[in-house]
Amino acid sequence: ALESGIDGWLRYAELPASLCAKQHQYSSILVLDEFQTSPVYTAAKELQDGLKRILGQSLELSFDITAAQQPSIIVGTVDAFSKLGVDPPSEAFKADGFYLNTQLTNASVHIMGESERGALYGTFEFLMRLAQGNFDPVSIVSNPSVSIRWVNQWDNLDGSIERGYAGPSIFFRDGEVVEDMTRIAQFARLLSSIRLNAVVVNNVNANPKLFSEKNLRGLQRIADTMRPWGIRIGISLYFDSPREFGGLPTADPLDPDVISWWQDITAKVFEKVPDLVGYTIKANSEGQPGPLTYKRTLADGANMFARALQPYGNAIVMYRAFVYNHHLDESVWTNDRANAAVDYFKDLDGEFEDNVICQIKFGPIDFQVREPPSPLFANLRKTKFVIETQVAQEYLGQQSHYVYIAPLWKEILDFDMRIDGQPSAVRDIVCGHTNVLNIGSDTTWIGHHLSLSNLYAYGRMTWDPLSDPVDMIQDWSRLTFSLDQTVVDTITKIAMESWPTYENHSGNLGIQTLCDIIYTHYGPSPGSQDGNGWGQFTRATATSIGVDRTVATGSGNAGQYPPEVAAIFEDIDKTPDELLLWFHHVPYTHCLKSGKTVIQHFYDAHYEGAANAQTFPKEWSKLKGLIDDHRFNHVAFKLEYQAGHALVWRDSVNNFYLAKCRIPDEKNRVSNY
Ligand code: GCW
Repeated sequence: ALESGIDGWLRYAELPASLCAKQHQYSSILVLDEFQTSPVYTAAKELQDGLKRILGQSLELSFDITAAQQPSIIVGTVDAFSKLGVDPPSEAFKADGFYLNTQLTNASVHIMGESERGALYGTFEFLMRLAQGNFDPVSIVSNPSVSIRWVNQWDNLDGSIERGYAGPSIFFRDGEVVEDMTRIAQFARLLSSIRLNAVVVNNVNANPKLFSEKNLRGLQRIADTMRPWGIRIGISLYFDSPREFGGLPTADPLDPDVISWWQDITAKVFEKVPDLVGYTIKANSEGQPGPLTYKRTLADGANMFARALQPYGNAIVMYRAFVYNHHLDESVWTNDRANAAVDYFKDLDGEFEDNVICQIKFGPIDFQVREPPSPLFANLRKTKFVIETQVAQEYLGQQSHYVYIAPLWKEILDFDMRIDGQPSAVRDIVCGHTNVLNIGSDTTWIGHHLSLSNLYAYGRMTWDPLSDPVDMIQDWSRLTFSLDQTVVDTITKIAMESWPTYENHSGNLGIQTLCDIIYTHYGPSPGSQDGNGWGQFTRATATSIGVDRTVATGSGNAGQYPPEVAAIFEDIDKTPDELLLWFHHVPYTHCLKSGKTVIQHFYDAHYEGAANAQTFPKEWSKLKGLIDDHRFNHVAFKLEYQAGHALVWRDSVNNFYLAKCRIPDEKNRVSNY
């Protein structure tokens, strides 16, 4: 089981005896809660299991505070601790924060949660330290940066997963919720250990059959399975459900029958899942119906759901800003999909109910290998919003490649939007995070053992967006594979080189990923970007390339950013090379800040990226014998494939542009004649 991947970074591999020797022997685990469905109880069981596996210590759970033996590990909420006479930490506690104290004179350990969930998070913190052989005494309070720390699954009821690369759904099969909840509990455990607190279980392209009696009972079982791990569930809705499922003639959000239909459905859902976290809505996007279909505003649509949810505590509507015209006319120079989110949402700012949160993809288009942050982050001043990222490597090699995405996310989160000329890093203006995860029933969860590092990093960054990508990959490597320094260093090297490598051999200078746009979003297909309505244009001609997004001569997208940022993107001399072609249309012979021409940069970057991908299997081969053969072989195979596919990428893209512009490679490597 240690090798299957199911436990991810929670393997709790036995520590070498030399390390264990430094560790105390505890007498018991004192649990300040006896309800077996409480996250505190889950935490205690996890402690029992973890200590057995990591340290070989078998401890009893004790519920009797009067008989507590010393030294013990005590886990509970701040309120429960106060009954023992233990004070809360002096530092302020935020919702779901925790206080871990291993510096007590009687050698006990206190794991105190602000909430039950916090107690669970503190427990995982303690166990993950031990699992890394870290016995340093600590007394720390840790609080989340935000309360919305979600993931999205794009699971269909038939068990398929849209953009899923790891086998069928763990939630649904043949139109119904699965019977066996084993994987769902294991999934909840993983999410909880990185302090995520909700999962939206079905695809945003939602099927209204989710509301059948049987499926509502199924949702109840899912929620009951995940709740002890502190995970709430949410669901995605299909806007036209009242018509398609309810037999009404319309789904107009202002129609009284439609309103009461949704109220009834909401009541039924909450009867089964009283702590539902809310509804995710994709409407008027990619051919989907929505309020605009009924000549209502997007706010009218969002507010209808929001009002239906208001009687149920803190449930929210996640309204996706991914609204755009996918039949865009490319012949119009100023037509620009990147403008869509601001065009649709800016004027609605202030029109939304309080429990509506706008869900905004990190960039203006769609999870590309390089994008600037979405300008909508700076245009909603009265509406709360979350940033949407994607662990599923839809445009990043779909887990046939390994790309460690934390450095990309960090660039976006650190980007200073300069709203009103004030510091406004994206990480500070979002009210939460959600991530398109798309795990499946594969034992690797995600399709590639290394790619699970992205989920781990995502969780840590939602809690603390200043988390360092290198620290995270090192911790993850130790927890997932081994404490051996060669293992940690090798994985860290591959991980930290993986994004630049992929960018080099795919799309450079902000031209987007250049993969197939029409259907698969996989593999090189620079020609597929243009000549269709999807709006992921490169506007490549025989002499020039890039999208003119300036206000002066282009789509005006640069002007959607606050003035200080707009001034950078508007000016070709100030725009950083890596975003040059995102904002400007230039001749292939345009000279970059690096001194190279655009076309020579393409050629060179593709050779560099492909060459670097060749080093990954070689690096990995150092781990033979240092980790288990099962996972060694799985990853070795994947990295070998990645190296080969990088060559395909290199030659496809380079040949494509050589054929287009006929400017030879200075180093004479590229030839298609
Ligand atoms: O990136 C695109 C995907 C679609 C997806 C859409 C979205 C679920 O290609 O498959 O639909 O994004 O985010 O809604």
